[in-house]
Amino acid sequence: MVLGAGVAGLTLANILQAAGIDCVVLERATRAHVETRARAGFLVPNTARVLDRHGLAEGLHRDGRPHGSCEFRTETGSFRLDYSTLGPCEPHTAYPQQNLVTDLLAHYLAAGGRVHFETAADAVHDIDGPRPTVDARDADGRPRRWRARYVAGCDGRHGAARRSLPPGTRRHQRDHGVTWLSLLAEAPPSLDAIGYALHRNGFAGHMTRTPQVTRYYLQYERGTPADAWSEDRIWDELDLRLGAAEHGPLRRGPIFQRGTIDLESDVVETLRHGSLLLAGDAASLLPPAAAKGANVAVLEAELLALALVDDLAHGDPTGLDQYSDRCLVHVWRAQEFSRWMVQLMHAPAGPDGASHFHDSLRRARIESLRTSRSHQDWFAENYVGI
Ligand code: RFL
Repeated sequence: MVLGAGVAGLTLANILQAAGIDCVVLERATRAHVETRARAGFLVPNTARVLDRHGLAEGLHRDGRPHGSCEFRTETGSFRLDYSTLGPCEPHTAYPQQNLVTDLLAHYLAAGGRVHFETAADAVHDIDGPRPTVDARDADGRPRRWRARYVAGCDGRHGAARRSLPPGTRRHQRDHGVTWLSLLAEAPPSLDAIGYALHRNGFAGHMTRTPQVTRYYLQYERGTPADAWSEDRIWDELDLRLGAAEHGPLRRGPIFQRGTIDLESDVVETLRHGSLLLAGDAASLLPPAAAKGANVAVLEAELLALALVDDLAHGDPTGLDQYSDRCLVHVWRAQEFSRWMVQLMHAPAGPDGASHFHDSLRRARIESLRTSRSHQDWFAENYVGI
């Protein structure tokens, strides 16, 4: 049984289904909701390779676009890193997460897969035994009980899998002390690169999604409602931080989605508790600063799927025994780089954050990235790597 029809749950369900392992997906939201929920947009090469290996990359190859440049803008200058020519020399693929979820869902259903939408799991029981149960409520609020050999918790950070972990499970949490206003604008990208602006008013980010849609981020005061700023104020602030005076104004358009994100890390150790296994955001939440969350979710989903196939089809439990340790190596590397990006782009929280000392450290780091080829290679390796 798989909880959650997001990137992790659907990648897992597709691989299991193709291997002839019977599985059912429970999803709290409607199909329309999961197919239109816009989040990630940059897929690393490993994600494309995983999807390719399992015949799930058709949409990605058809509509995804290679993306290999980022630009850092400060109040004293700017520089560009063509990261697809540095380090491992590989680009991202720009492909909206909701398109990937739509592809995965279509593929799974066409192969005979079963998804129960509007069915929220409440809790997973009996995870120490060989027949765990899942209590859920269907669309009418009627309680239902499911029984399975294994339960894959792919239902995010606030899902039922995490709520069902045994008392005493270790959880490593960090609040990075930064909040972003995240925006989707019906406006073509204004740069042909990912834009990172480091301004005295705070960070601003520009990320292409499609030729018609651009994602923007603005560092924002925590606790301020997402709708507190008018669209004009948002565009003026984006122009200011992204250096419109020097680089030209941004291409404006209606903002059709906005929300606030507190940048946090949150890792559960271990990812396996008997017959309950975690993947994706349920296993480890990453701050979106390095765009790793969906990519780690796909990596974990493949590892878990292959381990489940080995166990259920071939009676070999080695992969399941090693699942958590194998994932956590990647999780912590992604956490480390994401935190590095957070620290590069924001002053530390607290009264000392805006001090000359911290400001100078960040400038030194940017200068090193601008001038040092080995630093640039390291950046590229981590930026597109998992
Ligand atoms: P998802 O995609 O949230 O799917 C979880 C699913 O579980 C369902 N669910 C339940 N179902 C049944 N019972 C319950 N009790 C349930 N509770 C929840 C939910 O409805 C949902 O359908 O998690 P998954 O599969 O683990 O995938 C993780 C990724 O979605 C996430 O890490 C990324 O979106 C993070 N992220 C990015 N990652 C990247 O790799 N590259 C990016 O460019 C990137 N940009 C972003 C992002 C996350 C963002 N937000 C919203 C935090 C940009 C943003 C703005």
